[in-house]
Amino acid sequence: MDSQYLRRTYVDDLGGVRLHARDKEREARPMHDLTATTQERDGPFFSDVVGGLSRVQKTLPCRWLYDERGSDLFEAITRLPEYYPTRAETEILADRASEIAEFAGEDAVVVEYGAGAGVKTELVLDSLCAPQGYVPIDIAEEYLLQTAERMASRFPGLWVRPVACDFVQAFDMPPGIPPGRRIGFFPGSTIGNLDRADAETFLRQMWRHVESGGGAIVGVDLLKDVDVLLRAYDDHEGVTAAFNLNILSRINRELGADFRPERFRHEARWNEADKAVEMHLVSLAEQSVAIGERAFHFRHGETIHTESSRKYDRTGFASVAAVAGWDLAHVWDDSEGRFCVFALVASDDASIHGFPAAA
Ligand code: AVJ
Repeated sequence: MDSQYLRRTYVDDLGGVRLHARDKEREARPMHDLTATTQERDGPFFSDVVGGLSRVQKTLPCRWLYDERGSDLFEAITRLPEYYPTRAETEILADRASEIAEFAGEDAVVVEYGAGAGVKTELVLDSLCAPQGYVPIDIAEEYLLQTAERMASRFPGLWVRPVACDFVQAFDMPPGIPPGRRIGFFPGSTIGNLDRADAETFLRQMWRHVESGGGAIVGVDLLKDVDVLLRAYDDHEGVTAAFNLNILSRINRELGADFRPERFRHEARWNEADKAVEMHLVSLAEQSVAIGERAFHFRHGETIHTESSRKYDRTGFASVAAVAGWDLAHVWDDSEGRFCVFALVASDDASIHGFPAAA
Protein backbone atom coordinates (compact mmCIF):
# COMPACT_ATOMS: atom_id res chain seq x y z
CA MET A 1 0.00 0.00 0.00
CA ASP A 2 1.28 3.41 -0.91
CA SER A 3 0.26 5.45 2.08
CA GLN A 4 0.03 4.96 5.79
CA TYR A 5 -2.54 7.70 6.06
CA LEU A 6 -6.16 6.96 6.25
CA ARG A 7 -9.00 9.36 6.64
CA ARG A 8 -12.36 7.96 7.44
CA THR A 9 -15.51 9.94 7.52
CA TYR A 10 -18.87 8.58 8.51
CA VAL A 11 -21.77 10.78 7.68
CA ASP A 12 -24.55 10.61 10.25
CA ASP A 13 -28.08 10.86 8.97
CA LEU A 14 -26.65 12.72 6.00
CA GLY A 15 -26.70 15.82 8.16
CA GLY A 16 -23.38 16.28 9.82
CA VAL A 17 -19.99 14.70 9.54
CA ARG A 18 -18.68 12.54 12.34
CA LEU A 19 -14.97 12.09 12.22
CA HIS A 20 -12.61 9.57 13.68
CA ALA A 21 -10.68 10.52 16.77
CA ARG A 22 -7.45 11.04 14.86
CA ASP A 23 -9.24 13.55 12.64
CA LYS A 24 -10.69 15.52 15.53
CA GLU A 25 -8.73 18.64 14.73
CA ARG A 26 -10.57 18.85 11.43
CA GLU A 27 -13.98 18.58 12.99
CA ALA A 28 -14.68 22.28 12.80
CA ARG A 29 -14.39 22.35 9.03
CA PRO A 30 -17.49 22.33 6.91
CA MET A 31 -18.12 19.16 4.90
CA HIS A 32 -16.90 20.39 1.55
CA ASP A 33 -13.62 21.53 2.97
CA LEU A 34 -12.55 17.99 3.72
CA THR A 35 -10.81 17.73 0.37
CA ALA A 36 -8.70 20.67 1.37
CA THR A 37 -6.99 18.44 3.92
CA THR A 38 -5.12 16.85 1.02
CA GLN A 39 -3.33 20.17 0.52
CA GLU A 40 -1.35 19.61 3.64
CA ARG A 41 2.25 19.00 2.83
CA ASP A 42 2.24 16.05 5.22
CA GLY A 43 -1.02 14.66 3.87
CA PRO A 44 -1.57 11.44 1.96
CA PHE A 45 -1.79 13.11 -1.45
CA PHE A 46 1.53 14.87 -0.96
CA SER A 47 3.33 11.77 0.28
CA ASP A 48 1.95 9.64 -2.56
CA VAL A 49 2.95 12.21 -5.18
CA VAL A 50 6.44 12.82 -3.81
CA GLY A 51 7.01 9.13 -3.21
CA GLY A 52 5.70 8.14 -6.64
CA LEU A 53 7.69 10.77 -8.55
CA SER A 54 10.87 9.74 -6.72
CA ARG A 55 10.86 6.25 -8.18
CA VAL A 56 12.87 5.08 -11.17
CA GLN A 57 9.59 4.45 -13.00
CA LYS A 58 7.63 7.49 -11.87
CA THR A 59 4.12 6.61 -10.74
CA LEU A 60 1.05 8.28 -9.32
CA PRO A 61 -1.54 6.07 -7.60
CA CYS A 62 -4.67 6.03 -9.74
CA ARG A 63 -7.04 6.89 -6.88
CA TRP A 64 -5.86 10.51 -7.15
CA LEU A 65 -7.30 10.75 -10.67
CA TYR A 66 -10.72 11.29 -9.08
CA ASP A 67 -11.03 14.87 -7.90
CA GLU A 68 -14.27 16.56 -8.89
CA ARG A 69 -13.16 17.20 -12.46
CA GLY A 70 -11.58 13.75 -12.72
CA SER A 71 -14.79 12.14 -11.51
CA ASP A 72 -16.77 14.14 -14.11
CA LEU A 73 -14.32 13.12 -16.84
CA PHE A 74 -14.59 9.48 -15.79
CA GLU A 75 -18.38 9.73 -16.06
CA ALA A 76 -17.87 11.10 -19.59
CA ILE A 77 -15.56 8.15 -20.36
CA THR A 78 -18.31 5.70 -19.42
CA ARG A 79 -20.45 7.18 -22.22
CA LEU A 80 -17.74 6.95 -24.93
CA PRO A 81 -18.31 4.52 -27.82
CA GLU A 82 -14.86 2.98 -27.27
CA TYR A 83 -15.31 2.42 -23.53
CA TYR A 84 -17.45 -0.73 -23.51
CA PRO A 85 -17.04 -1.93 -19.87
CA THR A 86 -19.75 0.27 -18.34
CA ARG A 87 -22.32 -0.61 -21.00
CA ALA A 88 -21.45 -4.29 -20.89
CA GLU A 89 -21.72 -4.43 -17.12
CA THR A 90 -24.94 -2.41 -17.04
CA GLU A 91 -26.42 -4.84 -19.56
CA ILE A 92 -25.51 -7.77 -17.30
CA LEU A 93 -26.89 -6.14 -14.14
CA ALA A 94 -30.14 -5.26 -15.92
CA ASP A 95 -30.60 -8.62 -17.65
CA ARG A 96 -29.78 -10.61 -14.52
CA ALA A 97 -31.82 -8.51 -12.10
CA SER A 98 -33.98 -11.38 -10.91
CA GLU A 99 -31.03 -13.77 -10.51
CA ILE A 100 -29.14 -11.09 -8.60
CA ALA A 101 -32.15 -10.56 -6.33
CA GLU A 102 -32.34 -14.27 -5.67
CA PHE A 103 -28.63 -14.48 -5.01
CA ALA A 104 -28.68 -11.56 -2.56
CA GLY A 105 -31.84 -12.61 -0.77
CA GLU A 106 -34.27 -10.44 1.20
CA ASP A 107 -33.25 -7.61 3.52
CA ALA A 108 -29.75 -7.30 2.12
CA VAL A 109 -27.29 -4.61 3.15
CA VAL A 110 -25.24 -3.48 0.14
CA VAL A 111 -21.66 -2.40 0.79
CA GLU A 112 -20.29 -0.68 -2.30
CA TYR A 113 -16.55 -0.18 -2.82
CA GLY A 114 -15.62 2.83 -4.97
CA ALA A 115 -19.18 4.06 -5.16
CA GLY A 116 -18.45 7.01 -7.47
CA ALA A 117 -21.63 8.32 -9.02
CA GLY A 118 -23.51 5.17 -8.09
CA VAL A 119 -25.36 4.67 -11.37
CA LYS A 120 -25.16 0.87 -11.24
CA THR A 121 -26.10 0.89 -7.58
CA GLU A 122 -29.54 2.14 -8.44
CA LEU A 123 -29.97 -0.76 -10.80
CA VAL A 124 -28.93 -3.26 -8.15
CA LEU A 125 -30.93 -1.70 -5.29
CA ASP A 126 -33.93 -1.63 -7.62
CA SER A 127 -33.51 -5.34 -8.33
CA LEU A 128 -33.24 -6.40 -4.71
CA CYS A 129 -36.07 -7.46 -2.48
CA ALA A 130 -36.47 -4.97 0.39
CA PRO A 131 -32.81 -3.93 0.78
CA GLN A 132 -32.19 -2.67 4.33
CA GLY A 133 -29.00 -0.73 4.10
CA TYR A 134 -26.46 0.84 1.80
CA VAL A 135 -22.85 1.63 2.73
CA PRO A 136 -21.14 3.48 -0.14
CA ILE A 137 -17.36 3.76 0.22
CA ASP A 138 -15.27 6.13 -1.87
CA ILE A 139 -12.26 8.39 -1.59
CA ALA A 140 -13.90 11.06 -3.82
CA GLU A 141 -15.95 12.73 -1.11
CA GLU A 142 -17.98 15.16 -3.19
CA TYR A 143 -19.36 12.39 -5.35
CA LEU A 144 -19.78 10.06 -2.41
CA LEU A 145 -21.97 12.47 -0.47
CA GLN A 146 -24.06 13.32 -3.54
CA THR A 147 -24.56 9.63 -4.24
CA ALA A 148 -25.48 8.89 -0.63
CA GLU A 149 -28.03 11.68 -0.63
CA ARG A 150 -29.49 10.60 -3.95
CA MET A 151 -29.86 6.97 -2.82
CA ALA A 152 -31.41 8.02 0.49
CA SER A 153 -34.08 10.03 -1.28
CA ARG A 154 -34.53 7.53 -4.10
CA PHE A 155 -35.02 4.64 -1.64
CA PRO A 156 -36.94 6.01 1.34
CA GLY A 157 -36.38 4.01 4.50
CA LEU A 158 -33.04 2.68 3.30
CA TRP A 159 -30.33 3.03 5.97
CA VAL A 160 -27.47 4.88 4.25
CA ARG A 161 -24.05 5.47 5.75
CA PRO A 162 -21.28 6.73 3.43
CA VAL A 163 -17.69 6.02 4.39
CA ALA A 164 -15.06 8.32 2.87
CA CYS A 165 -11.88 6.33 2.64
CA ASP A 166 -9.44 4.51 0.43
CA PHE A 167 -10.98 1.04 0.40
CA VAL A 168 -7.75 -0.82 -0.31
CA GLN A 169 -6.57 0.06 3.18
CA ALA A 170 -7.76 -1.72 6.30
CA PHE A 171 -10.91 -0.22 7.79
CA ASP A 172 -13.93 -1.46 9.72
CA MET A 173 -17.57 -1.21 8.81
CA PRO A 174 -19.35 1.70 10.49
CA PRO A 175 -21.38 0.88 13.60
CA GLY A 176 -25.15 0.47 13.55
CA ILE A 177 -25.56 -1.42 10.28
CA PRO A 178 -29.00 -3.02 10.21
CA PRO A 179 -29.14 -6.80 10.42
CA GLY A 180 -29.41 -8.62 7.11
CA ARG A 181 -27.13 -10.44 4.78
CA ARG A 182 -24.31 -8.20 3.66
CA ILE A 183 -23.51 -8.05 -0.03
CA GLY A 184 -20.24 -6.47 -1.14
CA PHE A 185 -20.66 -4.71 -4.47
CA PHE A 186 -17.50 -3.95 -6.43
CA PRO A 187 -18.52 -3.01 -9.98
CA GLY A 188 -16.72 -1.43 -12.91
CA SER A 189 -13.73 -3.76 -12.95
CA THR A 190 -12.12 -1.48 -10.40
CA ILE A 191 -10.53 -4.66 -9.04
CA GLY A 192 -8.40 -4.47 -12.20
CA ASN A 193 -6.60 -1.45 -10.71
CA LEU A 194 -5.13 -3.70 -8.03
CA ASP A 195 -2.18 -6.00 -8.55
CA ARG A 196 -2.56 -9.65 -7.65
CA ALA A 197 -1.49 -9.23 -4.00
CA ASP A 198 -3.65 -6.16 -3.41
CA ALA A 199 -6.63 -7.80 -5.12
CA GLU A 200 -6.31 -10.71 -2.73
CA THR A 201 -5.97 -8.40 0.27
CA PHE A 202 -8.99 -6.44 -0.89
CA LEU A 203 -11.07 -9.61 -1.29
CA ARG A 204 -10.07 -10.77 2.19
CA GLN A 205 -11.10 -7.41 3.63
CA MET A 206 -14.45 -7.57 1.83
CA TRP A 207 -14.89 -11.06 3.33
CA ARG A 208 -14.31 -9.60 6.78
CA HIS A 209 -16.80 -6.78 6.07
CA VAL A 210 -19.65 -9.03 4.92
CA GLU A 211 -18.81 -11.86 7.33
CA SER A 212 -19.22 -15.56 6.77
CA GLY A 213 -22.25 -16.34 4.62
CA GLY A 214 -22.28 -12.86 3.12
CA GLY A 215 -22.06 -12.36 -0.61
CA ALA A 216 -20.29 -10.28 -3.21
CA ILE A 217 -21.04 -9.05 -6.71
CA VAL A 218 -17.84 -8.17 -8.55
CA GLY A 219 -17.51 -6.78 -12.08
CA VAL A 220 -14.45 -7.96 -14.00
CA ASP A 221 -13.27 -6.90 -17.45
CA LEU A 222 -12.10 -9.81 -19.59
CA LEU A 223 -8.99 -10.36 -21.67
CA LYS A 224 -9.63 -9.66 -25.33
CA ASP A 225 -8.13 -8.28 -28.50
CA VAL A 226 -5.44 -5.80 -27.47
CA ASP A 227 -6.54 -3.18 -30.02
CA VAL A 228 -10.04 -3.16 -28.56
CA LEU A 229 -8.57 -2.78 -25.07
CA LEU A 230 -6.24 0.03 -26.06
CA ARG A 231 -8.97 1.95 -27.86
CA ALA A 232 -11.07 1.84 -24.71
CA TYR A 233 -8.26 3.72 -22.95
CA ASP A 234 -7.37 6.11 -25.77
CA ASP A 235 -10.56 7.45 -27.27
CA HIS A 236 -10.91 9.69 -30.32
CA GLU A 237 -12.37 12.63 -28.47
CA GLY A 238 -9.45 12.74 -26.06
CA VAL A 239 -11.62 12.41 -22.96
CA THR A 240 -9.35 9.72 -21.47
CA ALA A 241 -6.34 11.91 -22.25
CA ALA A 242 -7.97 14.81 -20.39
CA PHE A 243 -8.81 12.47 -17.49
CA ASN A 244 -5.19 11.31 -17.26
CA LEU A 245 -3.66 14.79 -17.65
CA ASN A 246 -6.05 16.25 -15.07
CA ILE A 247 -3.99 14.68 -12.29
CA LEU A 248 -1.18 17.15 -13.11
CA SER A 249 -3.54 20.12 -12.72
CA ARG A 250 -4.75 18.65 -9.46
CA ILE A 251 -1.15 18.42 -8.18
CA ASN A 252 -0.61 22.04 -9.21
CA ARG A 253 -3.76 23.24 -7.50
CA GLU A 254 -3.63 21.19 -4.32
CA LEU A 255 0.11 20.93 -3.75
CA GLY A 256 1.30 24.15 -5.39
CA ALA A 257 3.36 22.40 -8.09
CA ASP A 258 4.26 23.92 -11.45
CA PHE A 259 3.49 21.13 -13.91
CA ARG A 260 2.79 22.30 -17.44
CA PRO A 261 0.23 19.73 -18.57
CA GLU A 262 0.72 20.74 -22.23
CA ARG A 263 4.23 19.35 -21.96
CA PHE A 264 2.89 15.83 -21.39
CA ARG A 265 0.79 13.54 -23.50
CA HIS A 266 -1.49 10.64 -22.63
CA GLU A 267 -0.52 7.13 -23.68
CA ALA A 268 -2.31 3.78 -23.26
CA ARG A 269 -0.03 0.71 -23.33
CA TRP A 270 -0.58 -3.01 -23.11
CA ASN A 271 1.57 -4.79 -20.52
CA GLU A 272 1.55 -8.42 -21.60
CA ALA A 273 3.29 -9.74 -18.48
CA ASP A 274 0.72 -8.14 -16.16
CA LYS A 275 -2.20 -8.53 -18.62
CA ALA A 276 -2.97 -4.88 -18.01
CA VAL A 277 -3.72 -1.72 -19.93
CA GLU A 278 -1.49 0.98 -18.48
CA MET A 279 -2.01 4.70 -18.66
CA HIS A 280 1.10 6.83 -18.80
CA LEU A 281 1.86 10.54 -19.07
CA VAL A 282 4.78 10.95 -21.45
CA SER A 283 7.06 13.95 -21.02
CA LEU A 284 7.30 15.82 -24.33
CA ALA A 285 10.55 17.53 -23.34
CA GLU A 286 13.36 17.39 -20.87
CA GLN A 287 11.98 19.40 -17.97
CA SER A 288 11.93 19.98 -14.24
CA VAL A 289 8.86 20.34 -12.07
CA ALA A 290 8.85 21.87 -8.59
CA ILE A 291 6.61 20.80 -5.75
CA GLY A 292 7.41 23.02 -2.80
CA GLU A 293 11.12 22.69 -2.12
CA ARG A 294 11.48 19.57 -4.21
CA ALA A 295 12.36 19.36 -7.90
CA PHE A 296 11.60 16.41 -10.15
CA HIS A 297 13.46 15.95 -13.38
CA PHE A 298 11.95 14.41 -16.50
CA ARG A 299 13.89 13.15 -19.49
CA HIS A 300 12.32 13.63 -22.92
CA GLY A 301 10.01 10.62 -23.35
CA GLU A 302 10.12 9.59 -19.70
CA THR A 303 6.73 8.59 -18.35
CA ILE A 304 4.62 8.74 -15.22
CA HIS A 305 2.62 5.52 -14.84
CA THR A 306 -0.81 6.61 -13.60
CA GLU A 307 -3.00 3.50 -13.81
CA SER A 308 -3.03 -0.21 -14.56
CA SER A 309 -6.29 -1.93 -15.52
CA ARG A 310 -5.72 -5.66 -15.31
CA LYS A 311 -7.84 -7.96 -17.43
CA TYR A 312 -8.78 -11.45 -16.33
CA ASP A 313 -10.20 -14.65 -17.68
CA ARG A 314 -12.99 -16.37 -15.76
CA THR A 315 -10.88 -19.07 -14.16
CA GLY A 316 -8.08 -16.66 -13.33
CA PHE A 317 -10.37 -14.39 -11.37
CA ALA A 318 -12.23 -17.26 -9.71
CA SER A 319 -8.94 -18.61 -8.40
CA VAL A 320 -7.91 -15.26 -6.89
CA ALA A 321 -11.32 -15.09 -5.21
CA ALA A 322 -11.01 -18.67 -3.96
CA VAL A 323 -7.68 -17.97 -2.30
CA ALA A 324 -9.32 -15.06 -0.45
CA GLY A 325 -12.16 -17.21 0.90
CA TRP A 326 -14.86 -16.79 -1.74
CA ASP A 327 -16.89 -19.57 -3.33
CA LEU A 328 -18.21 -19.06 -6.82
CA ALA A 329 -22.01 -18.95 -7.07
CA HIS A 330 -22.55 -17.50 -10.58
CA VAL A 331 -20.65 -15.91 -13.44
CA TRP A 332 -22.71 -13.84 -15.84
CA ASP A 333 -21.35 -12.26 -19.01
CA ASP A 334 -22.66 -9.77 -21.54
CA SER A 335 -23.96 -10.72 -24.98
CA GLU A 336 -20.58 -10.03 -26.59
CA GLY A 337 -18.51 -11.85 -23.96
CA ARG A 338 -16.45 -8.79 -23.09
CA PHE A 339 -17.14 -8.41 -19.40
CA CYS A 340 -18.42 -10.57 -16.57
CA VAL A 341 -20.03 -10.23 -13.20
CA PHE A 342 -19.15 -12.73 -10.48
CA ALA A 343 -21.53 -13.64 -7.68
CA LEU A 344 -19.45 -14.93 -4.75
CA VAL A 345 -20.27 -16.35 -1.35
CA ALA A 346 -18.01 -15.85 1.68
CA SER A 347 -16.99 -19.36 2.64
CA ASP A 348 -16.85 -20.18 6.33
CA ASP A 349 -13.39 -21.67 6.22
CA ALA A 350 -12.03 -19.54 9.05
CA SER A 351 -8.48 -20.85 8.60
CA ILE A 352 -7.79 -18.49 5.71
CA HIS A 353 -9.09 -15.44 7.53
CA GLY A 354 -6.46 -14.37 9.93
CA PHE A 355 -7.12 -10.91 8.58
CA PRO A 356 -6.29 -8.26 11.19
CA ALA A 357 -8.97 -5.78 12.14
CA ALA A 358 -8.32 -2.15 11.31
CA ALA A 359 -6.30 -0.36 13.96
C1 AVJ B 1 -12.97 2.88 -13.04
C2 AVJ B 1 -10.86 1.94 -12.67
C3 AVJ B 1 -12.53 0.65 -13.71
O1 AVJ B 1 -9.70 1.03 -15.25
O2 AVJ B 1 -11.28 0.94 -16.72
C4 AVJ B 1 -11.20 4.38 -17.44
C5 AVJ B 1 -10.82 3.77 -14.97
N1 AVJ B 1 -9.23 4.67 -16.65
N2 AVJ B 1 -10.40 4.86 -18.42
C6 AVJ B 1 -10.78 1.41 -15.70
C7 AVJ B 1 -10.43 4.24 -16.32
C8 AVJ B 1 -9.23 5.03 -17.94
C9 AVJ B 1 -11.57 2.48 -14.97
N3 AVJ B 1 -11.96 2.01 -13.62
